[in-house]
Amino acid sequence: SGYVVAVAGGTGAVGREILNTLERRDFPVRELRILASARSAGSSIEFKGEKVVVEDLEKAQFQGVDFVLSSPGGAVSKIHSPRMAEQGAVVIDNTSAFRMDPTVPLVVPEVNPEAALTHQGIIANPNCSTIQMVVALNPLHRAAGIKRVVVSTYQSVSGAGQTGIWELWNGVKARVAGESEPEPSTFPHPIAFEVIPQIDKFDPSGYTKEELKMVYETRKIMGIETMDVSATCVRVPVMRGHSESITVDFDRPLSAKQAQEILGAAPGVTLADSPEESVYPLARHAEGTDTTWVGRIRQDISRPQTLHMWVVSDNLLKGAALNAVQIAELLIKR
Ligand code: 11C
Repeated sequence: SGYVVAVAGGTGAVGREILNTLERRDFPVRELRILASARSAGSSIEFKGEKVVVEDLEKAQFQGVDFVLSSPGGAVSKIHSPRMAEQGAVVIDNTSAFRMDPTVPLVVPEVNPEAALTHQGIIANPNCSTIQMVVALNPLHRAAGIKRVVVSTYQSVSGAGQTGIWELWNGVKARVAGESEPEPSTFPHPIAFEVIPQIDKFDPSGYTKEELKMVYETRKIMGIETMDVSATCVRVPVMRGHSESITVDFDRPLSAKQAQEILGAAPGVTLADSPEESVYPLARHAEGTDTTWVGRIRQDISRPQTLHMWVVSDNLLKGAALNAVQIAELLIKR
């Protein structure tokens, strides 16, 4: 018994976390396939103590596959996700390729699980910075109605994949050794000991694509086309875990204490909010955990219907692999 599961982009930073998450959560896998670029084909990766030989994604066929958990990059997904779905697999696509397609549900299981059931073969997994934000926003929206959200992110280098991790590591090593820094290739500037207010390319509006993802994906997941969202997305020299400073204007009054109670009981959220003891969410605590951490909840000093909070999650887990596996879990439960 169990399902035939394929992991596309299985050798990347997210792909490896998908494999770990399937194993850790004991997802009922009858047969596992791992797909990647021709370059990685033929190598092998261990899953549940057995070696699985990596197949060439471009040549692979998907008849008989129940789920493809896919994160090979947007350009590859654009071509191959529809092909996988046509061959009968349900594709949970981690890239930005289909997120805004009106026929493709965009799902965070704590927020809009029912949307997953309307799929026509492809379900999109949102951007990491969006996922952790909506996990924290949705319970507050139910309580007091959200009018406007302003967010600034502090995103770790692993959001850019394995090459982002290496670029920070090599930059730090060079600086500490007093050597000249290697030329950046993943980020627009050297990331060691730096904060870069650019993630992805700029749009003519002056926002980056990453910032616009936070606007449009949030509206689609929460089902509120009129919600005002504005984002500034920043890369920071942290290996793993995205942090966000979020300001929320509400339709109705909501105290900081009420927000703490609501978030303390919300699915997928862990409250870490004892500032007097220096307890608040940190990337180092979020790393390797499945939860979205929330703290620093406080009322705006000049606006009674506005709250501020600090939200941190592991971008490779809830921001990517875990959310994708949770979507598959939701489908097999129904
Ligand atoms: C980052 N959020 O941290 C990006 C990576 O749309 O799936 C994820 C890009 C995406 O760099």
